[in-house]
Amino acid sequence: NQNQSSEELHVFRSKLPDISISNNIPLHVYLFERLSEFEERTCLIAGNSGETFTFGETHLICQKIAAGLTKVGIKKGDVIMTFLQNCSEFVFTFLASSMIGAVITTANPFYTKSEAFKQLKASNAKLIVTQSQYVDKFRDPAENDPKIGEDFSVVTIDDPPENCLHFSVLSEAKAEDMPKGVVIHPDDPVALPFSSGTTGLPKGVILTHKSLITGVAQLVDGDNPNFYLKHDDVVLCVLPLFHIFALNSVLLVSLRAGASVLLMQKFEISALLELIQKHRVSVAAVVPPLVLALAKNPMVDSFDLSSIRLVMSGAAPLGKELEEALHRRVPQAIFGQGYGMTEAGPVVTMCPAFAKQPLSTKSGSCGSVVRNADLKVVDPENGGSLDRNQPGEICIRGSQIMKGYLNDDEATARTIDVDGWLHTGDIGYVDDDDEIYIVDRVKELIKFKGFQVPPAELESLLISHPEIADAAVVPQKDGAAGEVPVAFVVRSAQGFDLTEEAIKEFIAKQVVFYKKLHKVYFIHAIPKSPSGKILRKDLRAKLAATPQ
Ligand code: 4UV
Repeated sequence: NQNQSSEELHVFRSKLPDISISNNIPLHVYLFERLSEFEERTCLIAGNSGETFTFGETHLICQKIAAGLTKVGIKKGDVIMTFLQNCSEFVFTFLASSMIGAVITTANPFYTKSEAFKQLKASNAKLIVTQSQYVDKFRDPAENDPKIGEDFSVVTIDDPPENCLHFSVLSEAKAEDMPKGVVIHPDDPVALPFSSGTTGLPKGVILTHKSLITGVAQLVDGDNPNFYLKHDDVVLCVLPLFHIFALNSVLLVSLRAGASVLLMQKFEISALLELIQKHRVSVAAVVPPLVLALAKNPMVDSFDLSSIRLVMSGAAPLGKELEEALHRRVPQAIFGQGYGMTEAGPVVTMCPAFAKQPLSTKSGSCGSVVRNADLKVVDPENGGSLDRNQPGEICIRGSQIMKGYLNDDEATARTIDVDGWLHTGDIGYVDDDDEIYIVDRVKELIKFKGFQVPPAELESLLISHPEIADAAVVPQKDGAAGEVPVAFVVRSAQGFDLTEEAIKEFIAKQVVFYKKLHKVYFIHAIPKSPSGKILRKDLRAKLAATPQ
């Protein structure tokens, strides 16, 4: 706001000084900048097979795959979809794609066919890298849907089914055949994760080479890194790499810092505990439901977790009691939170107790704003910036934030204002010690165990049902998942005998497990503003007043 005097604009900065960031080079060049130093060190450990790759091997495999991608016709600017659980092939594909200036869109392999096709179409991916068990989700397209072999190719990391190629087609290419002379600009896209942001359906989030380098550097670069990783650290990667948290704050930061990444395909408590003990995991990135499992499960006591020196939780609020319960089981570790958002590139705030020269932090805080960035808290009523201890919408500004949403200028303009501030849709405040607390969310988004559940997506499915006249989906608090989606439904005239069970089943068939409806409340009309916007606050209040 031009009229706001500088006295009135409250901008918060990191407690750590700014650093110089080399964000004018391609992401893979930045990540492998110290390759000669790290060459022999372990880069990746595949948890299930025990196979390991050094940094040197990883780099060479990526170069071969870069040549292989070119051989199968992928060019600069093309989009490749990873439809994979955590595995080394995910890492190789991501980095190889960066090497040829292509873009990775990461999708959840548990997506249903319709969810998978939506992202495939929206991203216009030319190649999908997946596992054979998921290929059927991309078969039998509808009339206007893209087709395997005609519009896109499929590569599987295991035995390829009909019409698909094996990953060796990529990995057995010759590194010398890597395309020469691909010019990558700092503002070129490198990753395209999907997020619903503050409102509406999932959208492609354009993250450029510059944004991801900045996001990584803000955590691990400089003399006193905010998130200090040592060369002998083993960083646990059990959170899915298709989500920005693990992608940025587990994988990319470890590559840059020369630490090892232990890849786990999925969360399973006994396997997890065994791997932590066996590989002496020292850094664990977790989400609150994982903290819950570790805090409560009696098996934990039979394993040696003494190697863990740092536990970072993010993606959803972490309760104080829960944090303390786990801390009692791993008393030697430093606990703290990171707060991020896909669009924010991704970290907004990080616990400064993770720094090389650690600063103390309070339990419940999400740390302070990352370096080389501005944070402000705005009054949702009038947009003015607020001083300390006053809750408002958190806004962040810096080179790390997304370039914008793919093919959606309107949603981009709604999220990033003319002064470059990204509006997070989260309500929080900054205390007297520059620590940030997230207290509420003004955006529609529901978070089930840290996974995104966009209400608009479920609402559009609900109203496609012939016996539903109108619907709204809101979050309901839940002990295990944090939040679960519940629906308010207005039955149509012919839908008088439509049951809650039938509606739940109708949705469950079409969505991944965490988007399933947990409850349906029948209602006569959905409360709306004069402009037709669902009054979600009223529905949330109604829920809070309804006995469960
Ligand atoms: O877009 P998204 O799914 O993105 C994330 C990203 C989280 C992080 C956390 C730490 C990191 O180091 C990192 O790289 C990425 O979750 O969802 C964004 C929304 O999730 C909520 C908040 O509503 C965001 O707008 N959220 C994320 N982290 C926290 C959180 C947190 N620590 N506490 C409360 N809510």
